[in-house]
Amino acid sequence: MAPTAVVTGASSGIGAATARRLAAAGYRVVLAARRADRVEALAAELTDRGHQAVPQVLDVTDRAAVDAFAAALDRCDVLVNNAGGALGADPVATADPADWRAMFEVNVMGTLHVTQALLPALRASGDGTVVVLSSTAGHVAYEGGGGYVAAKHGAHALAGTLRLELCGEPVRVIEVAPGMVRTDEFALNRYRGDGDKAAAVYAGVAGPLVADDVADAVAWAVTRPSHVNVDLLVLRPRAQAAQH
Ligand code: NJP
Repeated sequence: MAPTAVVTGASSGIGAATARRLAAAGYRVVLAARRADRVEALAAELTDRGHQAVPQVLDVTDRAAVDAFAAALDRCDVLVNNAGGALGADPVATADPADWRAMFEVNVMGTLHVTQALLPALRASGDGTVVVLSSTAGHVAYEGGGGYVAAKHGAHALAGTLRLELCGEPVRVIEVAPGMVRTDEFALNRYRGDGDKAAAVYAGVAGPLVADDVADAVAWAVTRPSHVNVDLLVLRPRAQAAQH
């Protein structure tokens, strides 16, 4: 059986692009997300091109569903924890705690659920890789970033702690932290479907990254020889100033 890569949030944007890259690199890809039609269509596209792809309806915030998925999976060599997103852009003073909770649920708890559930399979592979899609928002603060900044700092912390804990084991941990990526759905979800506000986000930075830029970075890091751990890749559009 071909080495298997599970990609969460594979129904759009960076996740779909990463699944395409990993399939082209020879992995059997398991395409996990909540929207069945999207993962089925991508699986059909990849299969038509001669790759191995399996659609998987999965809500990463549902621990029981994640455990059932892991129990049924025959092999996992690479896990790309990509499912995530932002909700709202209100200042901390007035943000809705429900939005913060939802962002923690998917970006932090979802990553924890899937990583814990698949760790036995990743160890059994003898050469496992966990990727955590964090963000530059996981490394700096910005106004209106609020719950997203906090949640992505959580994902960054999860990746760093896990890397230390797995040191000496056959599972490496890679964090990929992009700046602004033009994936459309990300900004639309953040602004609850308000297309004008979503468009304004992208207009604010000339030449944002595109999903393939991030997918290329993930695929490069994952395909390094097994003695190499790429701890952290930070990618940002040239027009987006680096903050330290
Ligand atoms: O966004 P989008 P991106 N269970 O909205 C899935 C980070 N990032 O590709 O479930 C399972 O196209 C959702 O699928 P569905 C960002 O934080 C982005 O830009 O079918 N899956 C969809 O496939 C995120 O971690 C930017 O709705 C769930 C996917 O997540 C990653 O990159 C910048 C789910 C979201 O795809 C991909 O985002 C940055 C759940 N409960 C970091 N909830 C950026 N775009 O600017 C959502 O620094 N999904």
